[in-house]
Amino acid sequence: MKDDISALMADVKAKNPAEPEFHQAVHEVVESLSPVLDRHPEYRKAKILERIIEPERVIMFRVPWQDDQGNMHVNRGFRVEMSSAIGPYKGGLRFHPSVNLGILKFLAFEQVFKNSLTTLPLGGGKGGADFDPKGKSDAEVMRFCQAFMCELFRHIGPDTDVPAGDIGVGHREIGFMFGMYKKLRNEFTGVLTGKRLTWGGSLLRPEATGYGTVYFAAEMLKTRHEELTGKTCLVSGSGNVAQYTIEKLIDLGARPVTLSDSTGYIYDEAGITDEKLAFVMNLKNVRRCRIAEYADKFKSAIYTPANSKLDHNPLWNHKAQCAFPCATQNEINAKDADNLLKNGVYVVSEGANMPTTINGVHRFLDAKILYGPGKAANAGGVATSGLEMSQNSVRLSWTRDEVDTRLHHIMSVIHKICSETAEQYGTPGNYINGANTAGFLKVANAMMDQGLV
Ligand code: NDP
Ligand code: 2IT
Repeated sequence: MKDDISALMADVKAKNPAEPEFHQAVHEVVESLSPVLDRHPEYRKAKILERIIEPERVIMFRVPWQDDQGNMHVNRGFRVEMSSAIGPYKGGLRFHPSVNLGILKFLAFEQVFKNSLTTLPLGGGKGGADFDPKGKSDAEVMRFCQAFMCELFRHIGPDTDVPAGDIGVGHREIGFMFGMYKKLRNEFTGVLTGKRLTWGGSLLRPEATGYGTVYFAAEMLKTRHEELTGKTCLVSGSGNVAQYTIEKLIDLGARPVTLSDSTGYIYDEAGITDEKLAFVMNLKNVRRCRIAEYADKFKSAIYTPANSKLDHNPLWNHKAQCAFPCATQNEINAKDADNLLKNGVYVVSEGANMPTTINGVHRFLDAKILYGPGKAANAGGVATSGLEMSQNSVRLSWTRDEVDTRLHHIMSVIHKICSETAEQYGTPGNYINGANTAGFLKVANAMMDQGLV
């Protein structure tokens, strides 16, 4: 089987050159699947794995727009429609200068397995553009979003493909894109999720990814008869996922002590409180400024600027019990993983997508800590997007309590599926094997049922 994996990976690399993040995501999944393919030779015969790796469709397009000074710009837009085996394509849009086809293919690939785990009928997709919203005026962001949707609208729809937010795409961007979609189609439908409450959004969608990541950590701790109360927690990022991870940690009596952005991180030994979090939300969501300001405002905090010359990220080198990477891919390498373990961390719940390198993941698995991979731990966001779609379909809004109960239930079911599947396939406690295997089985069976399409 090792030979099979090597041959498959060689093929993936040859067919998809210069897409290292996509290779990494595929590698991480196929590493888990040997026992599944051994038990199910029919999947191998039907080339299920080879088909899942190949997107059903990739759309790539020009996005021309004009800045406030009248200068013209051209960005590249994408939508990767990876799998519609169990539902319409579903996944976020990322606006960030690092966006390219390989990054979106990795994200779309992860999304297929994640969405399968949510228990909801959601296929997998991802999209975005190499546009940088930072430093742009609202008018510039609006013109970009409108130009982006002027092409994307022909490829999406509430029963076809339902995008949402991701890095650089929040309420503001979803609003501008929704407005243009509605104008072009002359239809008010739930074509995007992450909408504002008054025009079709769901209560708790903004909070869902962060809350879900914390619920997943709590479920993992429960297996050791422990809880989050009193635990010191390292959190990276300071955007949507990080903010609500911190909110829920505070709510449950834990002590979050770090936050970061691409320019550096803060360590606040006194702990981040509700009042400090409110400052961060205003800083990041309204004023759109840098995290360094936190340390100017709160004297208990130390700010450390990012240093790309280091072989590790010092944020992960503080005493703690739990870590919640909530910024971006590959933010924890093997050295960072060693530092976390050395500092006493034994719970890692990934709010971001693929934040840990393959070697870092192996460190966590070898140490047998409670390691919740992103495709399971951060699935609360897309699950609540699924709940937003349900509410749009029945033209009703559920209460906050109702959505939170469903979110909580979904996260505990995902935890149960991952842990039971890991056990059934001979690797108890290995949530990554459990998530990959359970996510794969549902999609693979649907593909078998639906024939060669
Ligand atoms: P936001 O844009 O709201 O925040 C992103 C945060 O991460 C910012 O603090 C940003 O800093 C930091 N960041 C982004 N890129 C880098 C980088 N290359 N290096 C260092 N820091 C970086 O995005 P979200 O919070 O929505 O997303 C965070 C992660 O969570 C992503 O991996 C995303 O895919 C994942 N995710 C998001 C979901 C959602 O519902 N939003 C659902 C599931 C997963 P700066 O502002 O300086 O760029
Ligand atoms: O990575 C993710 O799961 C998201 N960015 C959320 C996707 C969604 O459709 O809500």
